[in-house]
Order: sequence, then structure tokens, then C-alpha cells
Amino acid sequence: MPDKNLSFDDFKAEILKDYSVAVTSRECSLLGRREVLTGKAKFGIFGDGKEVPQLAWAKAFKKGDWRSGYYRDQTFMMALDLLSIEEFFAGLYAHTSIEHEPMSAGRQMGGHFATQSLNENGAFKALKDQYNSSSDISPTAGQMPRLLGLAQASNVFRSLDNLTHLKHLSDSGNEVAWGSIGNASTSEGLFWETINAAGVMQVPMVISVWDDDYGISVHAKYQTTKENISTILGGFEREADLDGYEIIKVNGWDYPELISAYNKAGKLARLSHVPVLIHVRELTQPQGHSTSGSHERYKSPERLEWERNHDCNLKMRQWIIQQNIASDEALSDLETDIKKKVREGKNKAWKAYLALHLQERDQLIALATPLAAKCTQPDEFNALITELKSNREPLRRDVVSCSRKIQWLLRDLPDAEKKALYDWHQEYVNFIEPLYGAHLYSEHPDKATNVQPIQPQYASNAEMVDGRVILRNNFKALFEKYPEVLIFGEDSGKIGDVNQGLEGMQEIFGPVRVSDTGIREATILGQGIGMAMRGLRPIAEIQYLDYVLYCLQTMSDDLATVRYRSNGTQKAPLIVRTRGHRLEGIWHSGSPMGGILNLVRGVHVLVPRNMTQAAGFYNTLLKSDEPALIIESLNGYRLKEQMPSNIGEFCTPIGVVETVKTGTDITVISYGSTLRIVESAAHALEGATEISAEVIDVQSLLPLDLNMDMVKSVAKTNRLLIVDEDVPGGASGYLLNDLLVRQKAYVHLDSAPMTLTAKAHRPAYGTDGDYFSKPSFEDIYEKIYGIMHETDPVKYPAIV
Ligand SMILES: Cc1ncc(C[n+]2csc(CCOP(=O)(O)OP(=O)(O)O)c2C)c(N)n1
Ligand SMILES: [Mg+2]
Repeated sequence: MPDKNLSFDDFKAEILKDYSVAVTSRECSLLGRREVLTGKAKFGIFGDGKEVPQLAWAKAFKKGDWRSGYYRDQTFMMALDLLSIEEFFAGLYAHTSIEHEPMSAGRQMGGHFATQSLNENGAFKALKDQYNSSSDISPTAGQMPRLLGLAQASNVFRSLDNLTHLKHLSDSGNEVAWGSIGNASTSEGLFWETINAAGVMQVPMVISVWDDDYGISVHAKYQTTKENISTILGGFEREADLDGYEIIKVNGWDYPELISAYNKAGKLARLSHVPVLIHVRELTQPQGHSTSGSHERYKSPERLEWERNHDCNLKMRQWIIQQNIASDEALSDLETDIKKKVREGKNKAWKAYLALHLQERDQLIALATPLAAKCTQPDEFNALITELKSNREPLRRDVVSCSRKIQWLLRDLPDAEKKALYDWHQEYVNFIEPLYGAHLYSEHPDKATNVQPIQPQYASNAEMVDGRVILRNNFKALFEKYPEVLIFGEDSGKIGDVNQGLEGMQEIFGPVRVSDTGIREATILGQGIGMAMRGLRPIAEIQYLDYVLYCLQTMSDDLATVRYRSNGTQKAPLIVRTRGHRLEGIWHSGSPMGGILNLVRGVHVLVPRNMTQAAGFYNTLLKSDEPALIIESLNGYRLKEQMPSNIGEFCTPIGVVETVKTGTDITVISYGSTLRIVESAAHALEGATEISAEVIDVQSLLPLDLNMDMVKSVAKTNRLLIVDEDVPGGASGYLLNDLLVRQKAYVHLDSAPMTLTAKAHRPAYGTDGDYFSKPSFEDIYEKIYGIMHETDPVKYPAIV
């Protein structure tokens, strides 16, 4: 029940306020569906049938807390004043103004909620003083890994006492991370992985399962063992002397029981950092799953009848009357008022959405109309204008499409006569494109590409050490410099990672900052995303590059889209550390760079050739606010490098290639561990044949060669070879595309551009397996020579 200290009048008022929110939310769902069916909005997925538990949740949710949920949570957002009626409809219409549509400025379909974490400079606001919702994603259970990190951040803030410079972000770790998930989505692996990890880690996480017995049309009997998620989670329950979960079961229509359930869950999680699962049962879907279908197709008449009788809003209404809190008539009056308010809000949102479009349409018509007389096809021209004029609800597409077609018809007109129209069109397109394209990467001052490079410096007697020692010493310097940096992964803690790049760090910096995790790559990534969203600087370690595939979905769908999907109002500057390319066997030697590159636009992808370059990337990234994947070269930890004297300070630039050997005959481009072989093959070739190859280390695949230095080399050598150990057409295809299309290298080429890659199959085990699967020294030597032989067979006679 509500607060015991309330007077009966206040108690009544609070309940009626809650009921009003539930009814408002329901009306939004009902009208929302109609907006889709009449074509004003494209798609609708709503929170009807899930209203009442969310009222209880909102009561337990405090400032500083975080939500990581899914598309049913509109009532929760409304109860906390985070979503108004107008904003709800603005989302449905895809209004591109962040002021009108604060969830994503129209990028996300309705039902995907967020709050704004950043100020205009891209720095974090005082997150502890506001309600926080991490921006939703659509893949079912995709919200779970991030939820773990949001909760873990409270443990970190509670455990570390040197984070006073971040006190605007957390009140000593007293925040709870609240998740929501549909019953059917608990079938996903991400759900189970997160549940287990949160139980192990004992983080303040409360996860609600909204159980309506269905996942679209598929009944619980196909989803969940025993058709009951809380029953089968029984083994996770805590015991007197064993940590685990508090599991609460409650019916979704039982307002007073829900309030006590959420109250209890909030307290337990907040005070004792015990994870809680609330199984909210007997929920319904009054309008079915979404606007895409109708649930009459798969629910029996008995089920539909049951749903009508168990509608949580109806049950709450009956309870209010039964408790003498309000009469049937009074509630009817209230409902009538709310219906009117929602209709008005909807109309206002539609008007606001349309206002700019109409203005833009009229500008085009005003500029274009006088040109009709000068057009050689006036009928077609006028037809286009008439069609646009008669469109009373134009989309921007309609305006731009008309403008483009008009320009086609004006191709014979002298430029001067159509200049005003053309200028307007260009300006219009320049205005629109960022509305859909901005914020893939940071557009704030501390973006990674703004960080100034700093060269490593060497004392005259600088020691030659194993590469891993440079990394380790650099991490140590970073842990000292940034108290908010922490690293975690499989074997990262006690033994200091499988290659000892973190040797001794746990002893110095403690198990909160340098920690071991279970074998669970997706939630390791989620820990990083959640903690980065809360202002910590996590480094998530994925043991081997081949296992990035386990967390690639989370990296692609969640991490890579954080800024984009929130229209730049949230960020997760997570560094993902991994090691890869060559070692042994099918699953420790892969280099699936093409796949990764194409799936994580929004994350920087860096492939340093040695540990000094790698350390420099960590230093750069920690000065910036962007996420990145750093792939250390797996066979480079024991190679000797000179120890720099400015450890922790030198910065490898992002998006800048490096010429590691100059040459005049051919440009050879590579990265990572292959680069070393390319370098030695190029030197050997020069010694033996005088073929002078210029070798370029790409080192930053995303972003790639911002200064277009690669083409400058091709302009000099007129020949191009790209070498890597990905499959044919993988990252080599990506590099070639950039060189030919963006950098226009083809104009300089005297020979066909070539690639040399690994074979299409996975690399086989053993030295011979490696030799016959990946480009070898001899392969590279012969390939370069072969290109020169083709150019001048007399000077370079065939060698094989
Ligand atoms: C990974 C993934 N697979 C499939 C879908 C399509 N999909 C969207 S919602 C949904 C059903 C979810 O059911 P449930 O978790 O019970 O939530 P409810 O909609 O019933 O509240 C499915 C299959 C998706 N969004 N993501
Ligand atoms: Mg469901």
C-alpha cells in the first residue's frame, strides 16, 4: 500500500492519480493503434495490459536509478513524468525534433524509451538527481547484458572511495538498476546469462518479467519449461547462508500487492545489493501484440474472455470502487476527461509534427511555381506541383521527391534561372540528412579523432622488453591516472590475463578494478556498456578475437547504436580489449575483421601492429568519450619492443595510417600481425631485387585513413597490394573499396589492384596448418614480385 503516514485523503488522491496514469496510458495505446491503422503512423507496439504493475514500479524507482527495459513500459515512463501524451504521439509519428520527441528524435519506433544523460557538450549531467532510462533496443532480451552493467556500477561506486570527482553520477552506489522483459523473451540465452552473472555478482538489479503467457502468437508452453519462469528459477533463490536471488511472484492486476512487492524489491536491492526477480503474472494484451496483427487469430474465445476479465486497469477500477475510494460515476467522469485530454494531445502532436513539413512544402512551391513557364515540359511540371499542393499531410520525402523530379525537368534551363531553387534544395537536404544520420560517432569536443597524437619517447638506454610488459606498465599508469578505469574479463584478475598484460595489477588496484568474470562474453560486454553509461571507464576484455562472436550481437545492436539511437543524448565510451589474428587452430587464429567491421559502425576498430601502438590507443581512448574495440596482436606479447619513457602518456592517433617503410614501386597495405610479415618480406625483396615497396600500417580500420594518406602513396608508386589474414573479400575488400571509391586510387594505377588474404576456410592447426591457410612470408614475397614481373618481365623474370 502507499505510504502509511498518508492521510486518507492523500491516500485516495494518490490512488486516483495512479489510476489516471493507467487510463491515460491505455487511451494512448488505443488511439495509437488507430493512428497506425489510418496511416498516420507506420507501426505501433504499446503497453496496454501492462499498466498497473508499472505504477507500482514507478513508486519504488528513485532519482539516480536506471531502467533497462523493453517496449511495454510506457506507463512507467508516464508515471514518472518522463513521457507526456504529446511525446508519446510524437514518437509514433517519428517527429525528428528532440524537443518534441525526447526518446530518440524520431529514430526509434514508438515504445523505445530513454532519458537524456548528456549536456550540450556531451558531458554527463547530474545523473544521480534524475530518473534514468538507458535507451531501449528491439532485439528481445538485448536489454539484459546492459542491465547487469548498470547494476554493477552501483557496486563499484559503493566500493571505491576515490571517485569523489564523480559524485554527481552516484550517491555512493545506492542506485538500483531495474529491468523489464517479456515472458517469452526469457527464452533467450542473454536472459539466462545475465541472471546467472547478476546472482554471482550480487548486484542491485530488479528484473520484472511481464508475463502475458504469449510471445506474439506463441504460447508459454513452447517458451518456458513448466510454463513458469519463477518456478524454474527456484534454484537461484537465496538461502540463509547462500547468496542468490529474492524471487517474488505477484499478479499483474493486484494493485496493493504490486505496491508491496516493488517496495520490498527496491529496498532489498538498494540497501543490501541483493538481486530480485519479480514475476508479474496474469497480464494481458487487450489489442494483441502490435499493430501488425490481430490476436483473435491465435487466442481462443475462452482466453480472450479471460483477458477481458483480468484486464489490470479494469481490476484496479473494481478495487477502487470496492474500497470506497471513488464511485463508478466519478471514475467514468475521470475517464471521459482523460479521453478528451489524450485526443487533444494527439492532435497537438500531429500538428506540431506536420507544421515544419507544411512550411517546407510551401517554400518549394513558392520557388518552383514561377519556373513552370520556363520548363520545356510544363504539364509534367505542373502536375508535380499540383500533386504536392494537394497533399495536406506531406512527408519530407514527398517534398524532396517533388523537388528532385522538378530539377530533372529543368535540366535545360540556364543555371542562373534555377539557382534559387537549387540552393534551397541543397540547403534543405543539408538540413535533413543529419536528422537521420548524425551521432553515429561523437560530435562533441572529446571525440576520439580530436585527441592529439603524442609520440612515444625513448631514453638513450631504453630497455628492450617483451611487448606485454609495455602494455602492463601502461595499464598501471592508466589505473593510477584514472580512478574510474576498471578492467574485467576471463582470467583478467588473479593471473593478470592469459598473456600477463595485467600481471600484478589486481594486487595493486584490488579486485573491484581488476577482476575475473565467468565465461560469458555477451554479459562481459554488457557490464561494460552499463558501467560506461553511468560514467565509469570500463575496459571489457574478451579473451580471444574468435570469441567476440559471442558478444557481437550486443556490440552491434547495443554498444554501436547507443549514440545514434538516442540522437546523441546518451553515450557508452566502453573500450573492448581483445587479442587475435595468428595463434593456433580454427578458434584461436581467426581474423573475422570484415564481419566485425560491417556490424559495429559506431564503434572504433583498432588493429595495432605491436604493444606500443596498442598502449597508445588505450591512452588516446581514455582522453575521449567513444567506444572502441582494440585487437592486440596475439603473437606479439613476447616480441621485444623498446620501453618508452612516457608510458601512459603517448597517444596513437585514431583514423591515421602510418608508413612503416618507404618505397617507390608498389604500395603494400596491411595491419595487425600480418603487417610484420609484410614488412620483412618487403625488406627481403628490396635486398634481393631492388623492388622498393612502400608498406603502410592501416592500424585504425574504423575510422579509416581520415587524411587519405594511402592514395598519396599509390599516386607515387602506381601499384597497390592489400594483405590481410581475413577471408577473401573481408577486410581487404573493405580497404579496396575505400581506396577505389572514396580515395579514387584507380586514377593512379598502372597495374591491377590486388589483394592477398587467408583462404576462405578457417585456419588449420599447427605450423603447416597456418602456413597453408594464411598469407606467408613467401606468399607475400611472390605476390609483390609477381605484380612487378607483370609490369616488366624482362627486368623481373618469373621466379616460380
Ligand atoms: C531477437 C529477436 N527475435 C525476434 C524478435 C521479434 N519479436 C518482437 S517481440 C517478440 C515477442 C516477445 O514476447 P514477450 O517477451 O513475451 O513480450 P510481450 O510482447 O509479450 O510483452 C518477438 C518474437 C525480436 N524483436 N528480437
Ligand atoms: Mg509475452
